[in-house]
Amino acid sequence: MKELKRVAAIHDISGFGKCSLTVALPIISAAGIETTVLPTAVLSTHTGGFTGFTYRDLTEDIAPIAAHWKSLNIQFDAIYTGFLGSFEQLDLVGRFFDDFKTDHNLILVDPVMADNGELYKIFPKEFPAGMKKLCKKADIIVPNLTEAALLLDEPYNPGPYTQDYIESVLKKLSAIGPRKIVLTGVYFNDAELGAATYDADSDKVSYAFDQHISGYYHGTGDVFGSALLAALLNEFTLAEAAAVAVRFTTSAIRKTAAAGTDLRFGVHFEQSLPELLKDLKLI
Ligand code: PXL
Repeated sequence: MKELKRVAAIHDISGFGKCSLTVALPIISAAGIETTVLPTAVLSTHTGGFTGFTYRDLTEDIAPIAAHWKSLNIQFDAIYTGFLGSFEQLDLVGRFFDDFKTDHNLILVDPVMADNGELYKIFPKEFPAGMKKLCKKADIIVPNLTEAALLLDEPYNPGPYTQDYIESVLKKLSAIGPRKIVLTGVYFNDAELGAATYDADSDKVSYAFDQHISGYYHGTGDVFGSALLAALLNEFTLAEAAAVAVRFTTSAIRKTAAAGTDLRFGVHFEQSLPELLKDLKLI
C-alpha cells in the first residue's frame, strides 16, 4: 500500500449547517486522503442566515498547534484554508504556510468572505485586503465572482458573463500570485452554472458546467473546494478536478432541492459521495 496523502484543513467548525470542517473532513477523507484539522473557531451554526449563534474563537490555539505538529515533523501534501474570522487569523495562517510549505506541497486558499455581491456582514470592509495578502502565498485560490471582485478591488458584476470577462478576471487574479485559479459561480446563460480555471504555467483556461439549480444553497463553496482538492490529490488535472467538483456540488444541490431542505442547512453531499468516488475512479 502507498502512504496516504495528508491535508491540513484550517477552517472553523460550525456544528450545524454543513460547511467548513464538517464538509472538508468527510469529503477529503472519503477520497482516501488523511485530513488533519486545525479548527480556528467553534460555532453552533455558520453565520449565513442564522441569528444567536455561539462563537468560540480559537485564535490562541493556532500557533501552539502548529508548533506541536512541527515538533513531530508532520508534513502535508496540501494545506487547505477556508473561512478565517479575523486579521490575526489571516496572519497566523500565513505563518503556518511559511512553516509547512515545501517544494512539493500545494497551498489552496478559498478566500471565503462574500457572495451574491456582498461581503459577509461579520467582516469589516478592509478584510478583503487582508485576504489578498494570504492569497499571494497560495498556489491555488478558489474565489467566487464576488470574492474575485473584492480581491481585485473592482465592482461586482452579477452576470451573465462573457468569456472575455471571465478570462480577464482569471488572469488578474493570477497576477496577485497564485499560479492556478478556480473561479466559481461562472455562467454564460441561465441554464448552466459552473467554474472556470486558469493555469498560469500553461496559460490554459478551462470551463466546467452543469445544470443551474436556482437558489442560494449554503456551504456549496466548501463542498466544491473539498472535492476539488480531493481530485487534485488523486492526480486529476486542474481542469478535470474542477469538472469533478462541479458535478459533485451540483449533484448534492439537486438532492437538497428535491428534498426541499431549508437552504441554510447545507447540501446533501453525503448522498453524493458514492458518485464522487466513482468520478475519482476510487470505486
Ligand atoms: O461556508 C462558509 C462559511 C464557513 N464558516 C462560517 C461561515 C461561512 C459562511 O457564511 O459563516 C462560520
